[in-house]
Amino acid sequence: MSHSFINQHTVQDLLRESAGLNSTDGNERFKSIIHRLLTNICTLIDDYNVTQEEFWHAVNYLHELGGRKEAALLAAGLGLEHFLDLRQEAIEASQSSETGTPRTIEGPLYVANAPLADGHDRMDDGLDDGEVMWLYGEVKDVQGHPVAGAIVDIWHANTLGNYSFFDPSQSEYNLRRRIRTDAEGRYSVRSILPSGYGCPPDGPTQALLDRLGRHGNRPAHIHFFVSAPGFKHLTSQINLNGDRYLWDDFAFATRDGLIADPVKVNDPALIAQRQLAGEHTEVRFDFTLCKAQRAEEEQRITRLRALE
Ligand code: MBD
Ligand code: FE
Repeated sequence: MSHSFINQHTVQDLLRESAGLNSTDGNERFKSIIHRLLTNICTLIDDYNVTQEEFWHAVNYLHELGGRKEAALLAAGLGLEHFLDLRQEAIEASQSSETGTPRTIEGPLYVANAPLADGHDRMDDGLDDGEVMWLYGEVKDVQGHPVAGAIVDIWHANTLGNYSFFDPSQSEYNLRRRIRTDAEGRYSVRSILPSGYGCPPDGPTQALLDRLGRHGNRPAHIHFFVSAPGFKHLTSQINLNGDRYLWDDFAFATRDGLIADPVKVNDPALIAQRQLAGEHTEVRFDFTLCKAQRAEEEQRITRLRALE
């Protein structure tokens, strides 16, 4: 129908009334956002001639998305979570010239309160016979000085691309640890090399991606929160070089500066020093933290997270 249909008084009055604009109660910002949202939905319905069948199909899709708890997964897959990063970065670039390790999306699979260890820990429970990974590095400030006592909160998938907690077949906090950096700002963990993640094939996110002609895969990656008093909280990930999805991540998290090379280690002295049985793969990644300008920047953003 024509553009003028949306502009008719009856429609405009309906949208104002339904968004509470005629009420003195409620929250002004919220009302105006809902008013814009409703206006955009109605304009879209009109512009695309969305049928009643299509509309109710979309409503059912939202029910299914919520029922499967995949709303945050879809937000990642549609690039909205990456968009928030790009926008945040642009805002920060205009406020400060410090550049540290790039941020990238948290994703939907973090679990709070993983076991905390000083300097080093083993992350895997030994039940997955994946290749041994020795992951290590330093946390530094922008001048290159070590940050001692930083908390490096690490989580990653197993060799099937699944995360503990969300995958009940894994033990509690498997492949999830928090490491406090030592006096030289160093952290290290023994773990297993993760595989890439794929969206649940029977879920609503994958169903939507199918209709966009897109896949739902991520390259092998390792998530991090890095925090220390006086520094901006960092949410990031590293992607493992060589993965076929490295630059084809359905969640758009791969960024220059966040790619790590897995390196085969067969030096007997290094193997012995790490108390490992033999050949393994090491992944080194150092972090640079920026000074916090305000105390809130030291904390991760609030969002509903498992076990928090
Ligand atoms: C993941 O492991 C992930 O990191 C994101 C962003 C989305 C789905 C699964
Ligand atoms: Fe992930």
